Amino acid sequence: MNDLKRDLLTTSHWGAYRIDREGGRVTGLRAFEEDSDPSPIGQGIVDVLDAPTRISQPMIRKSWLEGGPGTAGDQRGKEAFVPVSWAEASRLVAGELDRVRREHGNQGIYAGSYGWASAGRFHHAQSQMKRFLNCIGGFTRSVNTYSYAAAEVIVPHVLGSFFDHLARTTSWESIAENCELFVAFGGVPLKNGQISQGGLGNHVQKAGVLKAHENGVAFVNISPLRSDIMEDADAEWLTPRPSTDAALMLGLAGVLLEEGLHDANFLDRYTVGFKQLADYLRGEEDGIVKNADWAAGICALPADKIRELARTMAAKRTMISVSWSLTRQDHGEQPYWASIALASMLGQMGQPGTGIGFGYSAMNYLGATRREVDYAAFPQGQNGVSDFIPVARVTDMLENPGAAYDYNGQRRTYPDIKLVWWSGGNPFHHHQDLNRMRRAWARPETIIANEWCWNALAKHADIVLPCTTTMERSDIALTSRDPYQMVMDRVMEPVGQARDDHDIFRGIAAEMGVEEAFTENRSPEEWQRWIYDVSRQQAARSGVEMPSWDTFQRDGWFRVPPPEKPTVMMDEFYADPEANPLKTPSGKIELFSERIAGFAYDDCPGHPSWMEPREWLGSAPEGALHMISNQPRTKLHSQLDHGSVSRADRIQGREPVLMNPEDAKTRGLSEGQILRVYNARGACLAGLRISDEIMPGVIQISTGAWYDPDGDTCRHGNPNAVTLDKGTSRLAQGPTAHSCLVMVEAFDGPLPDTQAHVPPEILPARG
Ligand SMILES: Nc1nc2c(c(=O)[nH]1)N[C@H]1C(S)=C(S)[C@@H](COP(=O)(O)OP(=O)(O)OC[C@H]3O[C@@H](n4cnc5c(=O)[nH]c(N)nc54)[C@H](O)[C@@H]3O)O[C@H]1N2
Ligand SMILES: Nc1nc2c(c(=O)[nH]1)N[C@H]1C(S)=C(S)[C@@H](COP(=O)(O)OP(=O)(O)OC[C@H]3O[C@@H](n4cnc5c(=O)[nH]c(N)nc54)[C@H](O)[C@@H]3O)O[C@H]1N2
Ligand SMILES: [Mo]
Repeated sequence: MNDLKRDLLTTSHWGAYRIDREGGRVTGLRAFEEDSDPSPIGQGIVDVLDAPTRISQPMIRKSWLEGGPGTAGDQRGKEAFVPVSWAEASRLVAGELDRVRREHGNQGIYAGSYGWASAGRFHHAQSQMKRFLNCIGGFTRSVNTYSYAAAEVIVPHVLGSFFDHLARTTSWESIAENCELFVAFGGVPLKNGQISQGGLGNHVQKAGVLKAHENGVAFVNISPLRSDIMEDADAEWLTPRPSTDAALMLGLAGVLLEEGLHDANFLDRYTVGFKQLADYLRGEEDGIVKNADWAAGICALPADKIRELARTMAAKRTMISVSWSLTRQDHGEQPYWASIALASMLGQMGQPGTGIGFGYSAMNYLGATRREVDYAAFPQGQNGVSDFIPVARVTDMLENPGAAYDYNGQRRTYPDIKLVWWSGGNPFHHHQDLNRMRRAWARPETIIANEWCWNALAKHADIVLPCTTTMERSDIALTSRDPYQMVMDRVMEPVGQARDDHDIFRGIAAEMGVEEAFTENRSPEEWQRWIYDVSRQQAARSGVEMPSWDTFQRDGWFRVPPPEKPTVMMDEFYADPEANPLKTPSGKIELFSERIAGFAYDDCPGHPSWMEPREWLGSAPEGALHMISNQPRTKLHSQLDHGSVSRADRIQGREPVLMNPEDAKTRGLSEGQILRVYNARGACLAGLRISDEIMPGVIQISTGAWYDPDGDTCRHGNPNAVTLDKGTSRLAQGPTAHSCLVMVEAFDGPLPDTQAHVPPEILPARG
């Protein structure tokens, strides 16, 4: 730990840092010297590494310890915990796993364990858990993400793959050189560009936008928030009603069609199904013509503005960016399909700097200059259970075992879950309608969580296994999303009895007689060398030379050289669609999909369509506002919510709610006041921030405040206390957090203390 000659280094999803220490404690983080725009987020860890919020020992909920599985249900989140030894915790977990698999089969174990965990190739919490569970017969898993499930399912039908194209997002360099107009649905929010999964060495989004701006690229920010694009980009700001982007896009497409501005040659050569789409736009199906006037009636932008934008897009070399947030809403498949249709009509896909990009600045790697390298991962083995759920259907699953549901052309059945295990994710952060989830959460017989801090997940588990943070273990970060590959130095001793996730599972594996299968007799360092060596061989095959292990450890990092030419999405398909067909049934872009039409889903027909969302301003009750719950600027999801950087942005200890001055005025509300934001699903308390950065009729509450329920009111300001838990459609069943109506009122009466960052009651240790 101390024999290194170089400065200590670590990386994280929010960037790389040099580490200052004093007397075995981490005292500060300094930005990595190669980072041109470092994120302050990392600093938030320093004060909480050994704070009282740390879980110092394995903990068992009192009634579970006394009464066993199935007895803790309604006490989850309320009752005290009893500290136990690792030996006892491992024995109890092993016994419970064995009971569940004998009585119900491995399918009764749900370990989808969605979540971001931390950076680092080996100590990746989910990989560790999944490998362990695969050693004992497997588990019910989850598919797709909360980020963009709707895109993951629909885009392969339309473009043959989602991830292949995402990986080849047209680079900022290519945009700066070739684009004239950058139309950003959901903006280019630099707050999100702070992040890149698996680690990053240099934040490039700001430079990318600035360079494009300097070169004369005009930006249009289509979003409820002005700040979704940096001020220096001098963007035009358009504010359609939230969750109406598909209508706006189809209206723009309708203008192109009416005015003959679409590229018939491109449509003919590269797409199928334009006829069906054109029939829909002309109203031949339903008698409704989709044009600027029609779209204006839905999204509440002036029709002239929509016409003007369509004409400008057709006249210029245009890039369309569609934020991932557009997928996290009711019918979230449609904005993605409609934007691909719009880009196809403009005829510029596959050409430098133009076409389409899936979410510029959703993360730092999008549009970054980098090479795809196939780095090895910690092998997870084979899962003996084939069953899965679409990730955001977790509450439905817990509520309705045996019920049937649709997903991407399949008719499936929810499994009957007896044991839930989360390691490296936080469902009390990521899921919608948390009050409903909390009630469903009482149903499984046992809930286990590996966590390092007393967040709502840990408080709502029966068995809490305390893990280390990245500061307490050494690891390597290899990720093809970034050119920088790094070591992650161990810089402090584990806090209390915290163990690495690997060690936690090794201990339980030993109890169950599968330790050797789990470790293959390799130590963590031997595994890291193994991952590095395999990665090195794989990289060499794609022409990338990685340094030797010893050189890597000595230097701490290396940078993969950039590709020879700027990346352009779908360039090969554009150059020769016959030789390089898309992986769709037709080999072309499918503006009409026989396959999707064949599913006969009323909520996802065979071509891009506008369907009213369940909740939106077009059918809002008097006084209702649309709530956007977007990603937080001061942290990653719920991680480090208890740290200094996140806490500094609070109003009387609550999450801020952004509101337009007009809406505040009509409601007689004033800056800094605590509001109750509510609907039939629940409520949360939030501190009012009045700003013309947000459009009227819409409020914004960032995600991430640790859920702190008092009845159905989150005292801390977690917006998922009020969001809608409904699948995007029967096709993708993705989450729909961004389609949500709320009411607001001033919170009267004494403000309750928030318990969000207060650990639960801990009883004396047993025995
Ligand atoms: N309303 C609303 N909700 C949303 C969204 C939204 O836009 N609006 N966005 C959604 C999206 S896109 C996402 S991706 C999800 C994110 O949801 P999650 O990925 O579940 O959120 P995180 O807070 O990153 O959870 C990671 C957890 O892992 C823990 N952890 C960190 N390191 C380790 C480790 O080494 N070992 C173990 N065992 N645990 C560790 C952290 O303490 C934390 O509790 O949220 C979704 N939820
Ligand atoms: N700092 C920080 N960065 C992050 C994350 C984080 O937690 N913190 N999370 C990361 C993750 S996991 C993901 S998936 C990405 C997500 O990336 P995005 O999906 O892009 O993130 P959001 O912040 O939810 O949404 C971007 C913007 O879309 C706008 N928006 C919301 N609804 C609508 C709508 O209906 N129409 C239009 N036109 N705009 C709308 C909102 O104003 C919002 O600021 O971010 C990543 N980056
Ligand atoms: Mo995400």
